[in-house]
Amino acid sequence: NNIYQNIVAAKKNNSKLLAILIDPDKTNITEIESLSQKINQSPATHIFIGGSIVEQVCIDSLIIEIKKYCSLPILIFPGHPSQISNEANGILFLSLLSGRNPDYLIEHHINSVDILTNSDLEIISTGYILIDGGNETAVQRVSQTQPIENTNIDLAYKTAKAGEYLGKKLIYLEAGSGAKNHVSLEMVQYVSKNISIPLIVGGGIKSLSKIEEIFRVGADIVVIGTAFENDVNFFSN
Ligand code: 1GP
Repeated sequence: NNIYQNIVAAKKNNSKLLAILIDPDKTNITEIESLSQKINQSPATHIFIGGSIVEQVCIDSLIIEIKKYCSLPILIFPGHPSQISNEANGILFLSLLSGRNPDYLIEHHINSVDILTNSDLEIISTGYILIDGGNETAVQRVSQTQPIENTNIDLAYKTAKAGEYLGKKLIYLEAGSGAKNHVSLEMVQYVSKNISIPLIVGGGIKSLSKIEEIFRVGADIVVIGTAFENDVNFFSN
């Protein structure tokens, strides 16, 4: 149970972390061996597993297959208790703080207790904040919540800070997978400067130079999903 401690240590040393998101909906188990090789050659430090409409059984087998080829820590971030897999190393236990849907604030969490209590997963309490990325993404559709405007830095900051005061261990600024626009640099910078817990930024990040910029303005972990899905050589381009 040291994934979180390692994230905090990396933040202290200003060494940046990179998570590759694998969406079980879009990944065929037969591709895992070659995909894992590409991940091993990339600068990735973590693998995130998440999707909007996946079943646990398929997540289990996907993770077992990844673990055959890749030793990076695997964190799931499920949208529903049925997506929790004990095969992962940890779980980003997300509360969707930008929304006002009680299911994503507390209800799914209550329904996860029995599963989590019987698991070995490292549970990392995460404040999940959805930011408008210029198009409707699956998170928005599934959670039926309104994202925070990309220009409303004050609201994003206050939401993140309230999350920190509530005891969240991480804040995740999310534009949504496949977002047209990533979370603005101004917002990342302001939020990261004003919270003391590690900051994850993901959604709509499409180039290596953008990853660098987002790190430079204060993100501790950047998440890359679609760009790597579309081009497994993304990190060697
Ligand atoms: C989704 O932030 C991640 O949770 C990744 O988004 O697929 O747009 O890279 P992309």
